[in-house]
Amino acid sequence: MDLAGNTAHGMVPAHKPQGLARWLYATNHKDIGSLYLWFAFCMFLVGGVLALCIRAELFSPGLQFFQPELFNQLTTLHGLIMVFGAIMPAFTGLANWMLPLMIGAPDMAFARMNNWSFWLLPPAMTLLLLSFIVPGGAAAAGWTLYAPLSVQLGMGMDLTIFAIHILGISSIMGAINIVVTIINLRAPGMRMMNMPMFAWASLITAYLIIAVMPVLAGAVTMVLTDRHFGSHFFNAAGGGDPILYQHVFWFFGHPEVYIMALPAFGIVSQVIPTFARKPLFGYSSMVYATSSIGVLSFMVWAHHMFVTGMPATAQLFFMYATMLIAVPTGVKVFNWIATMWQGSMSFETPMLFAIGFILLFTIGGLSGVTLSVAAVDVQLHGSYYVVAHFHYVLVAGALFSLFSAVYYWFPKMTGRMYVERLGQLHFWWSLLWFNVTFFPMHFLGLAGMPRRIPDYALQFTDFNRLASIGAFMFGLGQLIFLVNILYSLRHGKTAPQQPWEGANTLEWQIPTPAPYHSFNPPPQLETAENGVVLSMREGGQG
Ligand code: HEM
Ligand SMILES: [Cu+2]
Repeated sequence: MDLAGNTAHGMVPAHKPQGLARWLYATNHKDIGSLYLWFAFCMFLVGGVLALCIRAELFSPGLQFFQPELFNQLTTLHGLIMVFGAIMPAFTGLANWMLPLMIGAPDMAFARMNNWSFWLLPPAMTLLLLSFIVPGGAAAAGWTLYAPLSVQLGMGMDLTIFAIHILGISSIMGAINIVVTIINLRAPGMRMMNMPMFAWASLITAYLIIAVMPVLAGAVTMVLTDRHFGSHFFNAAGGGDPILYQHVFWFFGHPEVYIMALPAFGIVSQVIPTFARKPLFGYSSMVYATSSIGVLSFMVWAHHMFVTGMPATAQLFFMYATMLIAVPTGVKVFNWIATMWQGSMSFETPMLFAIGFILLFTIGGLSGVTLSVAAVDVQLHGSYYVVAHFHYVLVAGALFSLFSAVYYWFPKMTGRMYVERLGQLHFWWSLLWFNVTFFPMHFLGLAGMPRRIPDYALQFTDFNRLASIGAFMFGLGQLIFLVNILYSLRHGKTAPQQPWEGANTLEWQIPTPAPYHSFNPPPQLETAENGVVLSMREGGQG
């Protein structure tokens, strides 16, 4: 069975481009996936350094290192870089690497467009970082770029707007590629309702991206025309309304948080069954839950705006709609736990990160439900409670799931095993210091400490010190990951085709490391739910 090699079928060029050209002109989904993942990791380090600057300043009350203007630039760029430079590209990179392998496609549908989706990212991020050195500095309006502040800032804001335009184009192209690949390029026998949950999650996420990135582009373009071309969308003096900006931004912004959460759900839904050695519990309910989260995510945006003077009926609507999302999310958490129930579990690093994800994401979900209560949000809005909440869903959610995925698929990608002991250390270290960093922020918020502030009242000192120590230790721990990856790439043990006993999806049916070209022509499959492969023959009708 030559499902991988396939060079006999003259259609696929056997040669593998070398050197710089391989990366610059990359059209191979695995190469592009690697580019995305490395890029995202670099941005994670850059965003992380900015976070550590923030935490260094907040180690003590008073101003130590940064003037307030610069401090605000640091929080803004930290947020923008983590969201658009680290988390989103990392998920796109994984989708690029794994989707074709999981559904039996020879590559992504639009290989050349794929090249562009990636190569737009470095210039966009360069613009964003360059904004630190232009007159007036980087954007300092928070990652939400609220008007009227964003209308007034210096030219750093223009660079930010341009960067967001480019990032938006990149994400939309990447998303179109994912949708078309999944709809059109599944190998025969890979039915939609048998697809791996990671494919479902990527598909729904891609629809969200296509729907809302243009909305963000619209919001920042209105800011741009207000700044330079005499419009007054958000300027009250000219008849505009700053609240309009918030509506448009959050119509993008809330689905955006699911863009960073749904792929995580998909990853965990692959990892948990593998290490519990049981099929995913409630597969179809997982598909419907993910879809309904996708739909509901468009109907809750004004829960970010409870204090803007909405009518009580609107507050009630957005409050109940938000709470409704807890239902499908609860279904998912229930299914993951039911999958583990009576499974014969083992706790390799990917499984640890997946379980850590479930635990901590649930904590973030619960603080989210408390924030959805309008009367509570009036108190907690703009406080450190919110910072605690969204880091539980973003760091322990998105980031932990990404670590889980990288450890899980590392053998398939590279042909080598990572060092298990270092992986375990990375997990426990991250788990501990993550909580030391972010749990005290709940208390700070409840006690009234506002976010995006370089200085604070004396009574907040202790918890801030704890959070700062935690953050530096957490940051240090990520070097364990880097060392593990760099070491294992060269010196890791050779990985077998099937490093995980319980893994039974399509990507584990081909050689390790995954050959440069695979599934051309596509195999004829017989599948079960969640992408489980029952049988595979060569030469299905693509
Ligand atoms: C892992 C270590 C991290 C640490 C120590 C950290 C720390 C911080 C701190 C101290 C703030 C400023 C809070 C404020 O003053 O309002 C902040 C804001 C933020 N962080 Fe993180 N963060 C980390 C990772 C991440 C990740 C992975 C994301 C992923 C998306 C993220 C997203 C954000 C966002 C969106 C903001 C809001 C920025 C704004 O106020 O405009 N952070 N973070
Ligand atoms: Cu929201």
